[in-house]
Amino acid sequence: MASDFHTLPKLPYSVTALEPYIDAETIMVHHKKHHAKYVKELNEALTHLPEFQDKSLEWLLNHLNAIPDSSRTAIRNNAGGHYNHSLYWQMMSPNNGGSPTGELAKSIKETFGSISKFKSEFEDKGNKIFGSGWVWLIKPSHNSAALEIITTSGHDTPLMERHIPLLLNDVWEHAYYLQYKNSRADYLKKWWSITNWSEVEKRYDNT
Ligand code: MN3
Repeated sequence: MASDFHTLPKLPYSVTALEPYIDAETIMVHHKKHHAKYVKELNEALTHLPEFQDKSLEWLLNHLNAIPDSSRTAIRNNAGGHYNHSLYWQMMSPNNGGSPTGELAKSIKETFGSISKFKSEFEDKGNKIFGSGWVWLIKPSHNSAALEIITTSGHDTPLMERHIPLLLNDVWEHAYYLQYKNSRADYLKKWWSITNWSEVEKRYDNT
């Protein structure tokens, strides 16, 4: 049995808290099956890598080249899966939605023209991901002033390029299929009703 170098975080709300936008069964399976499996497989991969057992997720994702070839893909996928999902749970909150405020709102308006233009571009890029992946709002490493919407496939994270993730959404089918079937567009649109903007603002203000 693998040691618990990394552990599954508790959800910051109950499994029913995000209804009707995301149903309890989706949240339960997503958290207890999918996310838990990434943590388990990350811990299993680390049993063969004693020198990396005390490294943080962020460190691992920033130093994939230091990982031996035979374990690199497992670490990339499972550390990425664990990191992305841990962040994803924080990006949502019951009784939320609304709009960003403060410096973040100002920056979004400067970059995208308006909040609604930002939202449609975010949805559009999320819809266009072929297969499984994530859509992100980041502070790019190459330009500290601007914001950017990017996508990653599988469980790759912007950390691998030294970008700072501010907001993300999961567009793997397991994030929405039980409730929304094949309508990823509908899921992405409804998701704004539970977006935890105060968390995004905190991340923006701390960078
Ligand atoms: Mn997922």
